[in-house]
Amino acid sequence: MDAMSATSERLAAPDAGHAERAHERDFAALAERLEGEGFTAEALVAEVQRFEVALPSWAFATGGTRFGRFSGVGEPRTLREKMEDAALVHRLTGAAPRISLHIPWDAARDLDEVRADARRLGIGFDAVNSNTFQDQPGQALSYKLGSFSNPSAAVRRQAIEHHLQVIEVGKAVGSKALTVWLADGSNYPGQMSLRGSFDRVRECLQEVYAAMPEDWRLFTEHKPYEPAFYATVVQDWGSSLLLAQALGPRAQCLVDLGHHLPSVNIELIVARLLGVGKLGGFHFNDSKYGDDDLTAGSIKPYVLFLIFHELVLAGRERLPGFDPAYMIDQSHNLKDPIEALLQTVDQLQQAYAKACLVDHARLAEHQASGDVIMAERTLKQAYETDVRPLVAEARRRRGGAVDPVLAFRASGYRAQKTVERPAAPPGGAPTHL
Ligand code: LRH
Ligand code: MN
Repeated sequence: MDAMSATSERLAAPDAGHAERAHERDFAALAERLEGEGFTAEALVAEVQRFEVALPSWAFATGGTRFGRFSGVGEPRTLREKMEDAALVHRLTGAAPRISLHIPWDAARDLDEVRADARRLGIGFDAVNSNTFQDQPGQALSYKLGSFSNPSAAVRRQAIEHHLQVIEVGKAVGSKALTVWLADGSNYPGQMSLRGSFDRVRECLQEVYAAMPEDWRLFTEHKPYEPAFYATVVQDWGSSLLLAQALGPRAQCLVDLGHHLPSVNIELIVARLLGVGKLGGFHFNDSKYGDDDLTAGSIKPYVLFLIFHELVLAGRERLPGFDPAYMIDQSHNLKDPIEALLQTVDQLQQAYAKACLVDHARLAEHQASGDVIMAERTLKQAYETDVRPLVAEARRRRGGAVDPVLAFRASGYRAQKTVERPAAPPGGAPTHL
């Protein structure tokens, strides 16, 4: 019996018996309550099952900070092992059928083999990510002073060639989008031309955009700072939107939740981008201060709900260009990476389910009549509904777990992988940190 079926064997077990009966009771009670409020529980389960999110290949090994990294056990050492872990997260949640690759961190000699592994594991590939924020061994020219914004045409050419290679990898594995996050920026006033750097980025992206297959999208990802600490070329949603508008209809903005200064209203940015058909996708995570890459919903769950409220509303209104790519982007420094991703998918399913419970007609009425309290209560009514039985049922009907984290723990998967994947020798830390 191979690892996956042995694990599946144990995966099912913990849900049997008590947990199962408790879940059925809780779901029946919630379904009855929701029916009483005019909802159809079956329709809600189906709606939650339509929610899918892509997993970041770079989040399956323990992350770190510049101050250190505390490696875990049984961590993936190869793309195949990352895909195995991704398949398990999908197995337990039924909602994470794709992995997002990062090149060259996930560069593979044999892409046919990668495709065969994906088929065997029952997962696919979402947007592929480029990387011009690190110099690779043997790289001719450095990105120290930028990539697409670099004053040197030769460095810009090198960066464009890298993106063309990333597109080829994406085409080979079946991706339909390219995510471009640029670390380009400056640390001191005067170091970089603030307009010239942006113009150079736009020109380079136009060449990359033109090289993409017709059915691909390009996502531009903004970030206020780090590693640049004075000016980042694509610093905010406005800069990202200017680029996406300059490039063309298949260019849209990607919102990484951690890429906003404290107290910035992210759901407002989401509404603005939705309003002009330029909301391409998300990197879900959470943060208290900076780009902390913490588990989504762990710090600001109400903000996550308000973002999903804007998304569900836009979906219901069939807003032009509404086709958001949902992806996670986290770094797990303390938690078991798989457990943290299982928590994340559950938090996203819950935020989505709560947003599906907003009475949009009533909300519009209260907004039109200026009834501030009743408008707020209409949102809070949905947010304060315990939807855990609903998302658990959506998973259970897909063969997933009522409680994925507990099922994972009971499965012994990590212990098994610790045996199969002896830790890399000291100093052999993965290159992507
Ligand atoms: C930059 C970022 C970007 C990825 C990287 C791993 O902070 O959010 O999306 O390329 O993290
Ligand atoms: Mn990101």
